[in-house]
Amino acid sequence: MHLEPETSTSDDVRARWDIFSTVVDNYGDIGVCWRLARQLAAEHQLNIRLWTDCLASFQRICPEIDPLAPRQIFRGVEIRRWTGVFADVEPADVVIEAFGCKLPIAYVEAMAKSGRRHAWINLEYLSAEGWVDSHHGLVSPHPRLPLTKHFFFPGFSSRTGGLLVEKGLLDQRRNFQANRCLKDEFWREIGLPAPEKEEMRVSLFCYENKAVIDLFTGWAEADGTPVVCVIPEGVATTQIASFFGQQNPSPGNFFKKGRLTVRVVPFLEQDAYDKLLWACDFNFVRGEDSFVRAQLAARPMAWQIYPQEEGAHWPKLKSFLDRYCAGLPPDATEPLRDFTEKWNRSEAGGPDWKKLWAHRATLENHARDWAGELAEKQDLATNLVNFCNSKLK
Ligand code: TRH
Repeated sequence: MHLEPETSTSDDVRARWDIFSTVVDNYGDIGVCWRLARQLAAEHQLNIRLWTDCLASFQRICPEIDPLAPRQIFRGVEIRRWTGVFADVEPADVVIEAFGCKLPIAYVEAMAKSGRRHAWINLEYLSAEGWVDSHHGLVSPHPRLPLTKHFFFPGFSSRTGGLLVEKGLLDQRRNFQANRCLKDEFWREIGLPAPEKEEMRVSLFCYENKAVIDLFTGWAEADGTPVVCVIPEGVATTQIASFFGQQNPSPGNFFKKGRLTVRVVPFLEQDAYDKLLWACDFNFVRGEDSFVRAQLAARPMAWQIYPQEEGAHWPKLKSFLDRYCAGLPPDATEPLRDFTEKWNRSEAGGPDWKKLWAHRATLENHARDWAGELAEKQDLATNLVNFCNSKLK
């Protein structure tokens, strides 16, 4: 990490981008913005400034971040702490307002006064719903100033902004999954033994979910394959406590009951978390970013969607399942839909693991095909660059 002069030098002709992110809760907002920022810097050679109001959350997914530094540079991205008193800076060419966070008024006024063109983007949350196709790219004129904001929707169809997929990601993943040494080395790095021959390894990242107990019970009582469930620190703590009678599970702890072993690992750096998804046989993921990464991991998965008021998340979940299951053989479709719905109800007495996992081979083939299909589409960062360039002309 290092610091460079505050202003870019006159021979630096790279377009300048400001990405603004506030942390509502959890890690998805900063997770998506950090992934986007470093991809734009690395693959599109752009001059990226990332503004965030919560460096502490950022540090959890990127331990190199100094949570107190007002300004730092890491992986080619200038990271700025965004506080109530906003620094007096020249607005960038492209301004990304992530997930409806509100830009500082002074910054917006400076855009209007700059005498230059700006591409001002409202980067929205991901949804698989059909309406996204017609809303992607819509304009929102500023009520007072001569500025126009555009909505940019990530999505699954080619009429949306697409998904964040780094160049070469699928090759990297395939290489990792095919290489026993790389996988064993990864397990060692996060403090776990390599899997036993017959063992099944599952990662679990979810919101508060009572159905975790059903999973634990099913895995513990199964008479077949032993299950090792890898859980990042701070996830499912209530269920670990009640199932194993262990309070405050911390990294390095492991708990056994019947055929189940739960292993708690540190909250991983974002790229290491990718490897965890690649290395496991099945992944429980949530929110937005881990959800996409699990699809790109080409492993069967269960998604817990971010719960919204008045059940607004249910149609979103259904839309995704409609897309995901369209190419899935019918005998596996009902178990996956049923499992996902019950998992999202978060109630005890819910999802039936055995019924789902009876279709393991089908789910695995489908997960591979699906990841391949996603990677064939143009990625979000490239779409965003093209979109913004067209607005700057
Ligand atoms: O943390 P989340 O629940 O974030 C959510 C969603 O984004 C949701 O849409 C949003 O409205 C809400 O936040 C405010 O789940 P998500 O999106 O999967 O983000 C988690 C990030 O944390 C992702 O970038 C992966 C990363 N991560 C690590 O880097 N290491 C880890 O060990 C784990 C478990 C996750």
